Amino acid sequence: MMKYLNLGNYLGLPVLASKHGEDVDKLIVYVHWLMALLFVGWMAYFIYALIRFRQSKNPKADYAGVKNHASSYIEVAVAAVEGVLLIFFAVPLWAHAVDKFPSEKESTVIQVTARQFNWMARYAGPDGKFGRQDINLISADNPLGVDKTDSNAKDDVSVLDSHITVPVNVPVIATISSLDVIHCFAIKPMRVTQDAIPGMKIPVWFKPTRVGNYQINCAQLCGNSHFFMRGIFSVVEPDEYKKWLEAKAKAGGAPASYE
Ligand SMILES: [Cu+2]
Repeated sequence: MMKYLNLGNYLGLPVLASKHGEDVDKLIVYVHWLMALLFVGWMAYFIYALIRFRQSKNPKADYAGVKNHASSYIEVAVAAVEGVLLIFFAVPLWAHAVDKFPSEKESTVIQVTARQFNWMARYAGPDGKFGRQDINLISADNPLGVDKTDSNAKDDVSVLDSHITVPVNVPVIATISSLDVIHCFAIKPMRVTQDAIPGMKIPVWFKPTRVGNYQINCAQLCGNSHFFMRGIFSVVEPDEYKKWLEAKAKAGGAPASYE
């Protein structure tokens, strides 16, 4: 029975692969239940009014109008339900999933930078420290302006080919930025969407709960190859992640070619 009552099964939501996404989906489903109820209620009233006040039985308009307050009560009830959704579901979800960050030590910290038309990411490497970056060092070979003379930068890993890898069941803190225009970092299965704005570093966090490859989309029309700006977000087992990161760090974080 519950299976049939769960509207989520009929809404065509994307695969869910993050923890807070469960609450996002719950909210989407509740809002749809409210809308379904309103739709049925409005349609029933509409049909009732068409029949009850049809011209053949009511040749002359009644200037006195409606005397009872039923419609006001219904309006108050709808507003109350909306208030409950906002105060008890949307606000706590925001507080937990957007405002309250996990500690960096227990998370995979990445810096995600968008550009026309791909995604780049930087990892601090095994030492957990990001090397210095300088806008003056930005060049075709070094699009993120990493200062390679900084000792913290030695084991940093840069990914330039739009393929980001993270371990499963570990929170991801991603700082989103852009090199050129406004892009938008969106991974639907993670229920994450954040604008990438040049000059700003905007952190988001989420906890991937399912191993797999997911698509990164640019959710902001950013130029003539916007459609091309998709990436791969790989969620792997922690062991595999460790090996991947070490191999990348050993290779000097050698950037893969631009896709
Ligand atoms: Cu874009």
